[in-house]
Amino acid sequence: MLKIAIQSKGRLNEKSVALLADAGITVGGTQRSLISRATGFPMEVLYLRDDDIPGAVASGVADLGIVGLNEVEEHQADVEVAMHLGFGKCRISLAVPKTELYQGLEWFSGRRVATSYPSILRRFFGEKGINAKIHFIAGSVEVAPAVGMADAIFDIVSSGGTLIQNGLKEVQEVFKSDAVLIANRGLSPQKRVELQKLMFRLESIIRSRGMKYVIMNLPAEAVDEAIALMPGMKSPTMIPLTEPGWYSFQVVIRESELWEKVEMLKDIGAEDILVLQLENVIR
Ligand code: PRT
Ligand code: ZN
Repeated sequence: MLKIAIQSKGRLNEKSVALLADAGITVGGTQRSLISRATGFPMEVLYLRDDDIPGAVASGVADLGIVGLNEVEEHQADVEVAMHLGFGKCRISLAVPKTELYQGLEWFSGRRVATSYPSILRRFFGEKGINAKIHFIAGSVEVAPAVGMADAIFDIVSSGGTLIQNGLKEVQEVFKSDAVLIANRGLSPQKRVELQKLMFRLESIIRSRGMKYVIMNLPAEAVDEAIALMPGMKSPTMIPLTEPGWYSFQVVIRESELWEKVEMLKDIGAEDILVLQLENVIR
């Protein structure tokens, strides 16, 4: 049976649990116990701190893990990145006090940089030939310059709000991250088969996220334009209505394009437009 490590609490916990739940796999959520049995898929769930997940998977304590790619990179864990999961997107960037005149990486020479990701930063500065002092701080890295512990920081940025609140500006993006499914390199053939089954489920869920199913009534003369506007997956579905000259036109579209397309559809004569949530796209 596969053993998967997920974050016990924190930013990725809820979304990991929700992704598995959408794939029909129920796990305990934030559990006090270290390990529990999932339902809906033969799998055990190990709840760990995110920092410990890459190592647990590399060593075989867990077969699989859901963790930020940043943690895999920081720990240089020898694991297989089986798939990107589409959530937990962020970047790790260098940031300096906003009042600094910053003209390039040379600025960092001889300066103190606080970070929870010393290994990624050391490699980056090494490649660029910058000789800076890297200070490891486990949390609240963003306050280090204000309290005089460092001249700059290297930290995770998502919206950028935390940097602004702390009077800092992002000057160099170094690493892009999102949540990934990682796997031990030495999985048995049987566990590989189970992993393929799990990935098949997860892929269909991830594909359906951000997609909508749209159904509308369309006059016959608007059909060609509607197909050009929304080619759908293979092609749209059309079912004649009992009223002559009208069709029910059905298609999958990206949520990000929804309103723009809906306006265009109304312009060409579409009526009664229904927008439905897509649960799964199985291919
Ligand atoms: O307890 P444990 O060790 O398991 O958790 P943790 O505290 O080390 O990590 P946690 O739960 O904070 O984050 C887990 C993972 O989420 C990270 O390793 C990233 O892969 C991912 N992630 C995505 C983020 C963010 N977005 C994020 N915004 N992790 C942290 N942040 C923090 C960042 O450190 C900074 O303080 O949010 C702040 C910046 O956010 P913005 O939106 O203000 O720019
Ligand atoms: Zn952590």
